[in-house]
Amino acid sequence: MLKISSVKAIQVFDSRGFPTISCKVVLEDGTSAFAMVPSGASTGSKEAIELRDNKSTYHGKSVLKAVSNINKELSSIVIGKDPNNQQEIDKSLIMFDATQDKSKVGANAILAVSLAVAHVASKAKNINLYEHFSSIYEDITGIVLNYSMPMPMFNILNGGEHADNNIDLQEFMIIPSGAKTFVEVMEWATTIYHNLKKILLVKKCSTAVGDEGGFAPNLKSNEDAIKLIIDAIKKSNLEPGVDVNIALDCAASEFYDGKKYILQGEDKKLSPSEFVEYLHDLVSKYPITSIEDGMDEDDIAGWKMLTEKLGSKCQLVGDDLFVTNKKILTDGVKQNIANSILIKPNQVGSITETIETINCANENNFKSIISHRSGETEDTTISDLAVGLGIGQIKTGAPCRSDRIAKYNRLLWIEEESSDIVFK
Ligand code: 2PG
Ligand code: MG
Repeated sequence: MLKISSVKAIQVFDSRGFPTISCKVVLEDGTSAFAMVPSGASTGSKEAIELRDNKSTYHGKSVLKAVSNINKELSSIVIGKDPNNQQEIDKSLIMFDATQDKSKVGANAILAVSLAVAHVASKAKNINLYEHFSSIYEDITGIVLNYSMPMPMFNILNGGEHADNNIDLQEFMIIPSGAKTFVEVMEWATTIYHNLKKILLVKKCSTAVGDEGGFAPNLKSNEDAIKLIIDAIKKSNLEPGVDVNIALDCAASEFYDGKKYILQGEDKKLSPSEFVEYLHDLVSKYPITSIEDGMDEDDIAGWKMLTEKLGSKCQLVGDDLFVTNKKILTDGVKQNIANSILIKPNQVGSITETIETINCANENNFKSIISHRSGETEDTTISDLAVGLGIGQIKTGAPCRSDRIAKYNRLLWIEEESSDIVFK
């Protein structure tokens, strides 16, 4: 097999106009591939460290140190290695960093190399990246997975940290669960999205969009946001709860003060049990099938209440709660909290660890949802990860803005070229 002959990184920019890393890996025969890393806004406190320069330029957000760590240190570890040995490469990068949270060289630096290695390996073998991811999973676990198309959650109304409006919950998403193909998924999602825009215009609400391409109007309540989405689904001649379900990402850590969940937009301060009731009430009125980060990442008692109350009716997803970390997930499983995990490769910092966490979820009958970050690039790696590991679900924003659409467009090509890959 061809060996890696060079690794080069530069600083590029993400969808918010903030610096991030692009890494290029080249093989002996000149085959090359790039990868870029995303960046979150509502981050979990236990995520691996995204190394930023904290200088006076770029609002403190330049990543030139992380870039130089790749060019000066990580490159020499990776050059000469077989790109098919993803596990060995990732482990040597992790060992070189030698911190728990990858704070020495930066999780953004390690992940950029890890992703670019996977891309170049699949290119050299002339296979799809999703096929390569499946073979890495097999190398790590000994298990052969079936490919599947992921059902998306489209974040069509943005609040919280992703928008400047008065909506406290971060994401209001539609799941076109009744669609039979990815083409149909996109037809339904874009139809609903544009009908929502029309409804907002009639109501004289803003149709400007938030970080993930969803609309970000000021509204009276979170419930009003759901009602508008239900109207948009109906206006699209689709049936809420049959054709299309609703998912929420509360990102509750962002509005918990240690005692109360503070919904500023509704002028409410709710205790954990009251907030569980609040969510329960929404689930009983609307076809909400998934709630992410319904409670604060450290409010374990709240998570237990939520799981007892809604765990049998609803997918309860841990994002800030589990931060794609196998050990934290294992602890959560023991505590009987949540029943699903959001998977964001940059929360943990390498492909190998991401796959290990997905395997841990599979072993514990937890569902996984592959996810973008609110700061994204045109990189579409997560689409292939979702297909190759047969994950079944993806969330990557609204059907709007190229940083989000790029992932959906990649999935349209996968379906076009491999019609035997279907939804789970
Ligand atoms: C989330 C994500 C992505 P961020 O909370 O799930 O939607 O947001 O990348 O800002 O953490
Ligand atoms: Mg989240």
